[in-house]
Amino acid sequence: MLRVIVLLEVGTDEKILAKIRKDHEKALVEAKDTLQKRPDEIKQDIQNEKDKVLKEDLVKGGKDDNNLPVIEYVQPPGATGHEPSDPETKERREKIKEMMKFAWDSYKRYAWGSNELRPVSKQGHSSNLFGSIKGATIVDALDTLYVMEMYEDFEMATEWVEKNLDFNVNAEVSVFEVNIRFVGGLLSAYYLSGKEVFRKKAIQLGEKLLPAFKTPTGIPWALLNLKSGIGRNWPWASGGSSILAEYGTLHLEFMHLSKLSGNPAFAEKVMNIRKVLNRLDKPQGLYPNYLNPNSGQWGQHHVSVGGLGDSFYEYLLKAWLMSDKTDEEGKKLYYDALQAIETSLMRKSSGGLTYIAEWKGGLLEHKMGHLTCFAGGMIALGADGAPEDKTGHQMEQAAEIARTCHESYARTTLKLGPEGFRFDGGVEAIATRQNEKYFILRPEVIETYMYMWRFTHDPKYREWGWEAVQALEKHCRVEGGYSGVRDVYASSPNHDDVQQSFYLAETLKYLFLLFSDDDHLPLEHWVFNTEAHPLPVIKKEMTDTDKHNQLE
Ligand code: DMJ
Repeated sequence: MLRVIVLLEVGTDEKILAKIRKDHEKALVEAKDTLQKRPDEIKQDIQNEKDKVLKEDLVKGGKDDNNLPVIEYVQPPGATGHEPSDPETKERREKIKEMMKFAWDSYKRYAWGSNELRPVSKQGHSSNLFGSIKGATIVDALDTLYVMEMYEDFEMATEWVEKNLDFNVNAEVSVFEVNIRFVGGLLSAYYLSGKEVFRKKAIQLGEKLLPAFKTPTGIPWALLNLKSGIGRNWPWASGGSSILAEYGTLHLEFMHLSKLSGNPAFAEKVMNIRKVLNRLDKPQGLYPNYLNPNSGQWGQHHVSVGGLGDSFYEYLLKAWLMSDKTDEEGKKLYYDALQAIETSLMRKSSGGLTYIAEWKGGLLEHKMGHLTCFAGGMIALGADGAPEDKTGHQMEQAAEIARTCHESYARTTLKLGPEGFRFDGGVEAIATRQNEKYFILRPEVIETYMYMWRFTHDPKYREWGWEAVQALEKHCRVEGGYSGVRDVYASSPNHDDVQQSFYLAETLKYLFLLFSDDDHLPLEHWVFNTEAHPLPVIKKEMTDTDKHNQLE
């Protein structure tokens, strides 16, 4: 009996060996084929294979009433939070929720359905960035309402979206603004709540934006008429160029649109933007703010990590993080760009403040924008993956930028940060021009405090955030909501009468998270788009080898 078993085993072994040999030969032939291909052809093959799998998976699940693939919704981890145990933190977090309630109730009361609120004159405000699309504040605030557990208001906002949010308008919109606020807001609302209406509306709007990519290079127009599909660029942009921070800030949302719709077109459009950029020479490794979509050539050689450039860099890093660290190209592009920024733009003032200057045709302008202050958070977020043992160095850089931006607040009368501040003419971190002294409820400095808190737990970041809360309450809160101020160095505030939608989407959300535990929207599972809308990390499919290794 024993002998028979042994013989059987030998037989089985031979069969297995034969199979291994056959597989091996097949793999060799495939490898030979692959080696004969150019790297871009190999990449394309991989992409085609991925698209095929995505489509097959979605088709298997069938289509729903909206002709969208049926998707089984699973809420990503950390969508909801809990109260912090420390009483002071809990109280401060509650206070921020009260601020959100006040901002939201004021909008509801005086401007419901308009894009934004005018809190002094107590009426609606319409920015032409959104054409005649309405409800920017509602869509931008949806996820903040959810995150703060203001569920009744979330329901009310959902109902408005269902009944009133309409993209069939004959109007020109900013592709970037509509993408980051509306597409981003709808996607987040979907991922947090699982409500299909948000997925449907996000995809509808994404489809409306696709004609913007009809240019000779595929670099999209800045402005698009949603009805005619005709695009153009801002008349003020150098030589008819598209703007780096605009065409470079579509990636995260468009990858999710492809995932949720089964339509690879969205992902293809944004991957093509990378291809165009990869072909171009970069002056000192830097990316100019202007690129002509017809010729595919740079416009003026102006470089900025603030306005016109900022979120392009942010999206390189976040594309890699959101891909569960599989997008190696995004990773390389980010760390290379950061190195060029460090070499050519990052400077230290004589008073010891690190800042990121702007670059105009080879000359440095020693000025930093409020917008640039997001970079502290970005650098901290990327530090962990930094190559060549640079993690510690990048964390230091991030902390120094956070300190500089805090100084820009601390050196004003109202303790709110100016739009731009300089490091020349004998000043440091101070605005010297009248048109740089305003504060419009922007989030970037608080965003950096939030990331720094998450990565260091140094209590000073919560203290700095709390200073900002007090200044907002004292100088920006008016009877009908929150307003920006025209001059942060004036002895009393002169209000600009706009409650920006990003105040609810970003400033208040980042403040709330600064005083929440780290397991609320944990950074290993969520990536914030540039308007602070959380999008889940797209987890990589485990291969058989991964599964095997995990078991081992
Ligand atoms: C927001 O719309 C976004 O954060 C964008 O990336 C830059 N500007 C505003 C907030 O300041």
